[in-house]
Amino acid sequence: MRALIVVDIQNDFCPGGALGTARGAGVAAAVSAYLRSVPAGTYTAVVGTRDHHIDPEGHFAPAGTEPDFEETWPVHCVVGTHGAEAHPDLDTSLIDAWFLKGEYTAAYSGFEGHLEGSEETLAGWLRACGVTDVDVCGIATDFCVRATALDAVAEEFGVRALTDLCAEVTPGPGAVAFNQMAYVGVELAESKDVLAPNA
Ligand code: VGL
Repeated sequence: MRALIVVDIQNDFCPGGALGTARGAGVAAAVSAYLRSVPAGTYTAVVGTRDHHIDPEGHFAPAGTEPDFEETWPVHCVVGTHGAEAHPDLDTSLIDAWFLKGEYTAAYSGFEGHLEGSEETLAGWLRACGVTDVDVCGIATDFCVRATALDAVAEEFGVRALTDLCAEVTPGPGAVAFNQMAYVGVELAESKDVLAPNA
């Protein structure tokens, strides 16, 4: 049984946000369209992750310094702000459960998160649902999507990345990230391969 993990489709990672990716809003709409047209039964569960920062230590560049966009970042996805909310083009009625991460530390992978309002981990929750395989999509290809896909492999799920439903922080590193995922066994697929598998 397969789940879809929709990573961090939040306002701050979309155009106009603190850490906006060029394609973020497009990906939000494309994920919603994909979920509306995917054959019934494709996914046992659809999970969303959200960056959920309160005081994530050195993850934010200290005031007055420039972020390096590798380990330090502009302030983003602070709990209670507009930037932390799911992008409006992501139809949140299609998400069965939210996993939040990064309250007091950097947390790129959804597997570092916990079920909203609970301590339950993503891996435990998926296994309890009988999930053996996951598809991963969302933002950002080169950070949170990659980290989530790599952790899913480490947790021994079968993993596919839906490449057209991902947005990268930097165009070059997006492609590098997909290569890194493929290297550890992530299958690279496009949403159309799932929608029309024999086309
Ligand atoms: C992300 C950089 C910093 C992401 C989160 O969602 O990919 N990237 N925090």
